[in-house]
Amino acid sequence: MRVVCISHRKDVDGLGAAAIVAASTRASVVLSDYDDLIANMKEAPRDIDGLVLCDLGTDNADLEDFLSEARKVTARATFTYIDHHAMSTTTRNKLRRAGVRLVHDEKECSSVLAYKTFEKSLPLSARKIALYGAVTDYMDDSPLSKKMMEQFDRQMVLLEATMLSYALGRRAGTPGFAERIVSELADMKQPHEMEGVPEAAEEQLAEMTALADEVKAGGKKQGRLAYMITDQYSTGNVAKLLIGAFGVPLGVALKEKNEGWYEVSLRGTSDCKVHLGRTLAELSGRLGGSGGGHAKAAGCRIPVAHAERLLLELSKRA
Ligand SMILES: [Mn+2]
Repeated sequence: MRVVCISHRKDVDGLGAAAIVAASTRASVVLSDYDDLIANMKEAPRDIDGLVLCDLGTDNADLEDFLSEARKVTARATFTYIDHHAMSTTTRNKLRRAGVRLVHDEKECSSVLAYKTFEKSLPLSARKIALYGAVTDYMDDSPLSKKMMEQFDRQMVLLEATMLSYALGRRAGTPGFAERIVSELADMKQPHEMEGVPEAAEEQLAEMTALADEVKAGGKKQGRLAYMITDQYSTGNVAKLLIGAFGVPLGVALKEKNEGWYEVSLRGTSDCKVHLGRTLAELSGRLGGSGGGHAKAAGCRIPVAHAERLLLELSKRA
């Protein structure tokens, strides 16, 4: 059995899901973001028996490209798609018609869904990896995660998960770092045992403290949201800190990743009135970009020229 796993490179849930798939199927792992997903699917070797895709939502402008690549895979191998980002019924049906085996639940994180999918061939300790994903994706109060958490010391899981997430925030730009995390997790190593991880987490903690001050100085309030243009690696962190710094229900961080394009992260509180993933999928599509996500955490890419329009629309709806 030759399996390739393509998973989201940007957070612990994506890395955790990849590690779980690798531990179960000995898959070779390709970490990916949204902008290189189609390219990575094209590059998967033709002689594989299975492709497992984790934690990358496809309900956006690239759907037709995605489906055409998916059909090429399902013509010769199994294609298992494990995800929890908002997905319309239309997309769901199109994926099924393309022969994709869909494991999708908006209430669970991808790591937990991956654990459930491959449970029979995994050691019990893999549940801990699933919980790292749940904790860092704010989904540890889901029915499955709650049950799993009862089997562990909660504080231990929280500490390991947060250590990993902070270390990733600090070192994700270092080539090979995220790949090493996946392979060590797949070997059932704990984050605190991984070389450089506790140190990187501590550095990130100091940096987050400094970043909170930067956000206070550099952010701007617009209606019920606060936004900031940043060059931070984790736009998600900036968006989160904006909420607290300005006492608003929605934080928006924008970063010019490629020239002329903003990568945008949204984080909302329970006072935010809209489903951010669905709202952003609609708005970004209308503004020439693409995106989506969860109810209170979402992201998109849009042309820089349309950022003002996006902020205006969001400030009216949040
Ligand atoms: Mn996730």
